[in-house]
Amino acid sequence: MLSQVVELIENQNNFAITTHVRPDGDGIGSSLGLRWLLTSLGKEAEVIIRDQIPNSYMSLPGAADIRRVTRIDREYDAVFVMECSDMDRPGIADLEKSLVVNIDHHATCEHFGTINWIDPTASAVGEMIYNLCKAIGGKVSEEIAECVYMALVTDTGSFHFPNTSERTLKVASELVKAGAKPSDVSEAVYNSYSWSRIALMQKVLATLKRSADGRIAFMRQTRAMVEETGAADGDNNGFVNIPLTAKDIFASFYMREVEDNVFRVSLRSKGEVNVARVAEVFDGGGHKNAAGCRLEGEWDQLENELIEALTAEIELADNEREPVNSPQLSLA
Ligand SMILES: [Mn+2]
Repeated sequence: MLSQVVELIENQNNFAITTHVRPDGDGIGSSLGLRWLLTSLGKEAEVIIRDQIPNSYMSLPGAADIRRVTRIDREYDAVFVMECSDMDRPGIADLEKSLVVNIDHHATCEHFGTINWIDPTASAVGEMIYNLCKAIGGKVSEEIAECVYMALVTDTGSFHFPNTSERTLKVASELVKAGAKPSDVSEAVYNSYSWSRIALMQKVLATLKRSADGRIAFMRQTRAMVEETGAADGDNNGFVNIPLTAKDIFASFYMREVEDNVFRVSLRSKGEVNVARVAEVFDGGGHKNAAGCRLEGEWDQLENELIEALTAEIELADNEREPVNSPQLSLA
């Protein structure tokens, strides 16, 4: 919990901070924000991450100092693990030999740390770093503000997603007061893509189809598309969400060919349509509106199976809503 984190920081001096593989805005922003907080308190701290930092986040203060590692190769008093569901998510060997502080905002997070601070009410881990800064009596510097604001913007989809609370906006307001520049962050996140991403998007969107009832959209990414466009890992981030911007689409899935007849599948939905249950049927997992799984088989066959499972979930969501206006219910 928070008080244990505060006590640890006060009593120790030398820290590492890490986050998950394929790091995102919350993982990177909250890690860098914490590093700026720790160094402002006179502590030694470095951010270590296994994978490359996407271009969008390289403009954050301190991003250039992030060290890429595959194992813990120095002595630390403690290692902060940000936004990870389990000890394997950072992809860093020997992590378990350190004193691990697990900081996350997903309720499903395993309590794998020596200290575990999990706050499912926080919109982003970045919001928790702001709270930590306040709890420890630190100043929200311009650097902390920029990094934490990035975490908030990316994890709330620019304050669009249901995790955007009154508190999120209050924290965002404080961060802007402390020097975060919303337009700079938006420019970095939304207008700084590589051309290979746009080229891949063109090919992927050309495969876009809808189910017969018009409520499910789906797309394919072949290995040839990746080769032809020179797309990098992460260039397809968010593609699965594009069809959901159409009013009558309630679920969307995106199949990426990883080997012959082997696919990584991302599933997304709106409102009460539960794609986590669909992913679980295929040994995957995730949240109600965002989940994933790995499938083996033929494109057409697998698409049909997914459409069937998603249609069942959409109908279930329809039925759950119906009783509200049902005359039978009002008579009862
Ligand atoms: Mn997050």
